[in-house]
Amino acid sequence: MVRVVRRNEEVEAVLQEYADLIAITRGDAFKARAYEKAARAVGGCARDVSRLSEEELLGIPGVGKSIAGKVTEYLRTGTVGVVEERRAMIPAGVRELITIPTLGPKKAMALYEDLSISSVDELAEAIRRERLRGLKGFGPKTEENILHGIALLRQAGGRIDLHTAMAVAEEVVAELSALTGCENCVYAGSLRRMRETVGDVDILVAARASRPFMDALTALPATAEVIAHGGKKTSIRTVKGIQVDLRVLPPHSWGAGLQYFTGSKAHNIRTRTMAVRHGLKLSEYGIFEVPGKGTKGTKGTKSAKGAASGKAAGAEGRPVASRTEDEVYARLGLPWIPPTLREDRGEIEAALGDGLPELVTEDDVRGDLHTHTDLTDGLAPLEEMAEAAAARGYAYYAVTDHAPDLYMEQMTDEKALAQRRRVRELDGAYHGMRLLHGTELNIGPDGDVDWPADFLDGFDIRVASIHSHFALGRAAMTKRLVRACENPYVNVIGHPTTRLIGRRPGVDADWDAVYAACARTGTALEVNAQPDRLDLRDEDITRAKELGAKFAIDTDAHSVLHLAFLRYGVGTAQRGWLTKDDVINTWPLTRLKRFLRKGRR
Ligand code: DGT
Ligand code: CA
Ligand code: CA
Ligand code: ZN
Repeated sequence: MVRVVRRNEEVEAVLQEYADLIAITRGDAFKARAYEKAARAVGGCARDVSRLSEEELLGIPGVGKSIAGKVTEYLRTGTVGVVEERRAMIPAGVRELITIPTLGPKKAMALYEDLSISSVDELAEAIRRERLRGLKGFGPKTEENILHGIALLRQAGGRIDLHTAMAVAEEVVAELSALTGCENCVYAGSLRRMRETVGDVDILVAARASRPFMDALTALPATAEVIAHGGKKTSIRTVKGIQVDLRVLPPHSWGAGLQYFTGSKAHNIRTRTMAVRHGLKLSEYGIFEVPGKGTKGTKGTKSAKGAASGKAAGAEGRPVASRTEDEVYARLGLPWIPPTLREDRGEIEAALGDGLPELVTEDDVRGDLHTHTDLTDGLAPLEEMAEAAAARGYAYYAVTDHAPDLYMEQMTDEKALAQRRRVRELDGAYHGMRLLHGTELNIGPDGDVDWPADFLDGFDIRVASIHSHFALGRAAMTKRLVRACENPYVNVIGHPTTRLIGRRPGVDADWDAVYAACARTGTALEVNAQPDRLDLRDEDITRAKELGAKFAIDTDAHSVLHLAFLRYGVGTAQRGWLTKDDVINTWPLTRLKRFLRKGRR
């Protein structure tokens, strides 16, 4: 499944790039649109495109002979001739400009051609000096948008989303695991901790000899540049600009290395300090006894400093613990701590005191409660989505297409009712999975939702989300969300803050008041698993849980492949310290249904 996702996504990316390139170079707009459509369709195709026959390729919506030819060319050679040609026509500076989220390809090209602007810094400077003022198509509003985009870009700081990082990591792990002498291979760092964005990908290998692994990394087809190539650490940059660090550890210090390179830095400072208090030294090679120090009573900053700066780093004799992470934590008097908790946000105290939470896992999730079909903006028909959901082993599954107030989706009462009949027919037809008929309502500026009560009553579940009016003031936004919670039919607040990571900040509200309203009214908060949303985010989840709210971890899937995004939602929920009991879609259907009634009869 993971591989299918990757091949299709690669093709999607190359078709999308071609569409962008056509637009930048002022090519045929219809053609650009056609490629964009085809890209989306391939990305959402449930079957591995690299295994499709020519005829089957042509069966994908929007894929004609010419596009199919390019797909085949890419799958065979790894590149597409015409894409390479167009790429060469575009200066690198323009490509940098279009990384600004609010700047389209055409405007980027105009800035380059008319003002010779070829970097983000130059653009910021040009706006400051009002050089854009005379340019056709660039009003003050555009300037404001561009500045906002630049700010977002700088905030993101070149960090990549979880899904992009995961794809690279899994590819590298698969390649290196296949080499002889590989005793272990995993990804560590922020990716293992499931942080919402990732700076670089850290890969660890346990093996006696490091060379073959270092060489293999530099020789991967995805490797575009070798940043450093050594026996202890090798770093490369992929064709997509993602940095990968590889470290090869001796098998006997695997646990210590894994602990060290998983981080976070803040967590590791805590574990190192604990080691010092025990008269020990913790490094990436293991836990060592510090000569001349007892194993007890070495408290105090002086001895702590002395031990931490011990000279013989990594070479102080035999470690007392190093083989597994379990062993390392145990030697510090701690239980093994799940990577998603390792941020120094109280996990050490919990481990020493009341105990760590028993975190919700992907296996605990019994169904997805926010998904779309091609009745609105999803790519796949109901039948395909349901079949794929059942293949994931779900006990239940909710279809929640958009409601009428999102005009572009053109939902009507008739369409919703027809879909409901179909849902009822198919209920139980896929390995006994129960199908729920739901909808994703729009929370209007006053907190009202699309349909009247009697129509809402006909659904099994209603997600309600903000899709417009993002800039209400704090007080009005709070009232709006609280009112939605108080609606007896609203069960889940979808993507509550509406942020898009690196592109759009979340809306402003008194979130404590919203969480309290959720708790009071029996309305769940969504943990939206789309990698560019992850909304609510980790620390907000913790706060909402403190105030008594419940959660639904949902993919908001718009295609079959999106169902697999659940892992990112679960990772985020874990980072928010959620247990199974906090998450309504881990519950048996009878308990879930009681929750969904919100005390209604
Ligand atoms: P990222 O890459 O910015 O998303 O965050 P991380 O946490 O993956 O950080 P990274 O890649 O710099 O380093 C990986 C882990 O190595 C980090 O979480 C903790 C560990 N580490 C421990 N001590 C140090 C240190 O002194 N320097 C660095 N760079 N890493 C350290
Ligand atoms: Ca990293
Ligand atoms: Ca790193
Ligand atoms: Zn939505």
